[in-house]
Amino acid sequence: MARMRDGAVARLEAHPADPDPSPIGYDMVDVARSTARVTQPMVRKAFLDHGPRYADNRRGLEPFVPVSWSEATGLVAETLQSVKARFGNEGIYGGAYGWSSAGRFHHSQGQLHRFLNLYGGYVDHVDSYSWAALGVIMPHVLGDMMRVHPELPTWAEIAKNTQLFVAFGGVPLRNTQVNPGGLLRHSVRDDMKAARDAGVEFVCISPARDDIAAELGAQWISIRPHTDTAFMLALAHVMLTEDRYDRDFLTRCCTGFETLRDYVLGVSDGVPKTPAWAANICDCKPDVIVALARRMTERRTLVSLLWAIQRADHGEQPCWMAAALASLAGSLGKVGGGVGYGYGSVHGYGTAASRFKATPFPQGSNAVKTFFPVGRLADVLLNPRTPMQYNGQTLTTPDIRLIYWVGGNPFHHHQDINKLIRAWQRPEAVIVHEPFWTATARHADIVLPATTPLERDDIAFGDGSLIASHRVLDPVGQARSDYAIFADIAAGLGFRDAFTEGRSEAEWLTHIYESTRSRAKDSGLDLPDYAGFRRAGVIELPQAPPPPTMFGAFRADPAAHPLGTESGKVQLASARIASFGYDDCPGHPAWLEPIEWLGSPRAATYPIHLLSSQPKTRLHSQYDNGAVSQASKVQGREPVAMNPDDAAARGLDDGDVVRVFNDRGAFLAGVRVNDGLRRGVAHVSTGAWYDPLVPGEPGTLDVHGNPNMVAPDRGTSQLAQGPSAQSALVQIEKFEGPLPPIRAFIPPASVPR
Ligand SMILES: Nc1nc2c(c(=O)[nH]1)N[C@H]1C(S)=C(S)[C@@H](COP(=O)(O)OP(=O)(O)OC[C@H]3O[C@@H](n4cnc5c(=O)[nH]c(N)nc54)[C@H](O)[C@@H]3O)O[C@H]1N2
Ligand SMILES: Nc1nc2c(c(=O)[nH]1)N[C@H]1C(S)=C(S)[C@@H](COP(=O)(O)OP(=O)(O)OC[C@H]3O[C@@H](n4cnc5c(=O)[nH]c(N)nc54)[C@H](O)[C@@H]3O)O[C@H]1N2
Ligand SMILES: [Mo]
Repeated sequence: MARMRDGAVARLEAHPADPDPSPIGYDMVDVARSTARVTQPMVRKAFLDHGPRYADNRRGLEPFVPVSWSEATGLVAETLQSVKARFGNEGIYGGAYGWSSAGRFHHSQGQLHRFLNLYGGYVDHVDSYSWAALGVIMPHVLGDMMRVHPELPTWAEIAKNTQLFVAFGGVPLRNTQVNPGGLLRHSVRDDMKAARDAGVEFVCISPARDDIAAELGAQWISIRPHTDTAFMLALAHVMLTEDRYDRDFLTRCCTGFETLRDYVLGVSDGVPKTPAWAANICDCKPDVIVALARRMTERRTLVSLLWAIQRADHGEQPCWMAAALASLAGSLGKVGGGVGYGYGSVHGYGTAASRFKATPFPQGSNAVKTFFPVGRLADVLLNPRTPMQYNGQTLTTPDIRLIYWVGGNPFHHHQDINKLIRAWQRPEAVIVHEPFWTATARHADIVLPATTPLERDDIAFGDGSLIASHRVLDPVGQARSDYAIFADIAAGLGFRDAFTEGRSEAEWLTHIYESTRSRAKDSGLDLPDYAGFRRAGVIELPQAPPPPTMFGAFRADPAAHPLGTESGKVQLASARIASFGYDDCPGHPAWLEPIEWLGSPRAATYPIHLLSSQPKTRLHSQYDNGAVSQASKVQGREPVAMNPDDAAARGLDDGDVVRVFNDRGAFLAGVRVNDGLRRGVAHVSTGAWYDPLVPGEPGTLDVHGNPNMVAPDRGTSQLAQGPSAQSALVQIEKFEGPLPPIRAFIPPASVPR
């Protein structure tokens, strides 16, 4: 909430209804006014001089030239026309992955997609950086995740009915600060505490103790990163050999049991997946596995898998095996039991949903059907018109000539930034709308300054509340909303009226609200009119009734309530996946050695497994220059958490600056010694703005702490082709010599024409 003084915003405060407010947004005002803003349209000098056909692009290296709005929008229209004339709409990538801002109307991607759809379409992406492997494999195993997610037991149900909560990756409260669409009440901390008080026992299986709140008194089982599948297979081994599995459920509701059993027992490959076998891989004690398997079959158990675990080489396997484990243990389809993906990844998993959704901003439909899995961006740019496997299909990679990006920061989110820098030079044109001089804006040809949420009215729809977000700042510099920018470009291309439908921004907001209101009325709910809504600020919508028991109806009568899988049952093995013939994703869940992990030969050179998680003090790269994020830095660098033994072995003290590196790249970070991290594992949050020592030079040191300098750009498997950000082995050494300054928040050089 904005506190105003003398007609101007003085500061932002938590909403009084929020029991556990997040500090992340507090800096929005300062950040919006910071020097890192793009204040007027800018064009890269070589692009201005030579236009889109110029081949010798050195994006990120050359200075920008300030231009007027009319020249900028005219140049965008010309560039689009030039590319479309020569390559068609298939030459335009408009996927623009990213979180942008939470509003219903000023949602950058929605604006871009509407604009490009009206212009004839664009190459799109599928899946996400968040849960690509999960989203592609689970429809084969349990059916559509969009049906599974809403049935997840809520924390209230867990408190009532669950006895044992087995959390692979823990349930980090840090991540529940955030929810797509926004959020009014941060309730998960209290919800989990209530579950604990009601007697639920938590087990956290993770390389990091802090992945679950200390007050829950959880059992911490420390395993090596990426070994969760081996651990689960051994749990299954105990269940099978001690005859502790649910024959009834397996017979009636699953297919592929024999295949999985033969693999677990070693009948099919000669390697029994015993607790001793797994303990060797996971580096834990075998009895811990035996004891946990027994508890899981004696108590009503919910198996939980954090998304981070599948953001890894072969990330499909732990997802699949977690469902198999819940099936064996007999808890799937029973109240308070089963398997959940996403508890602790964002706020909205396990929290009550509202009864209906707000009306979205209409995007129209895309005439171009070409797509690629989002995590493969650099490969697509580097290798156009090349076959690529994806979920049983052979795709042909598109030939992208123009990138149009609004509301995302690939130079933050993509793996292997040095490879991205090379790939990013290939297109003829890169157009970006950004409020800030992010690395993505710096690597663009045309940069158009966008407003931040504080500079415009909007409607947010989060965890079941409609929130009026008010304009409390004047647009900074010449910044405009994405909508206003697109409306002007559409004018130059002859479709302004189709884009705006004759509505101003205020009229669109009223329209979206009134349509939501009339749908609400149909379901018997009276909402105030638009003016009343804006005055009220927040309308808490009635909650949906608690979800039915997840898979309960299916368990009771699988023929009457089939899942959306090939057999209608839970697939413990899949003939369809087997038929794809992928060696990196066989027809049943399996332990496949990740390309990089502590057991791989590469660990002799790069002995530390670097995990990169979501930041506690930011939303990805957003607000990195704000006070909350800056307070967490070490000598201005992103902190790297290290185990005390690993630090000591390198002569490192808390507060030292180190170089974290492998053969892909290197970055500086500041040591935080942490005994809650297992040996051989280090941890850096994502989101420190890429800050190259020599801008534009591939391979140069990032002086600020972006873990994507070292993370591999590799598909999880041919099935999902998801990002494998977590699969990075590195070496860490003390950084000697004078510390380079942080320049990421200073605008790039600009020259007059
Ligand atoms: N190594 C590693 N990498 C990762 C991950 C990891 O775990 N490890 N996690 C991945 C995940 S799950 C995700 S979701 C991604 C997140 O990656 P992104 O979503 O790309 O990250 P953000 O920093 O949120 O980028 C949003 C950008 O939109 C801009 N923006 C905000 N509002 C507006 C607006 O109204 N208009 C315009 N034009 N721009 C706006 C912001 O200034 C910001 O630059 O990162 C991924 N990358
Ligand atoms: N504060 C904040 N919250 C956010 C976001 C943000 O930017 N800021 N972003 C949101 C977004 S877009 C997303 S997708 C979610 C993502 O949320 P997640 O992907 O669920 O979480 P991460 O923070 O990436 O990682 C959580 C933990 O997983 C553990 N881990 C990593 N690899 C392994 C492994 O192989 N095995 C085991 N057992 N554990 C492992 C690490 O110890 C790490 O601390 O977070 C959301 N929440
Ligand atoms: Mo994400």
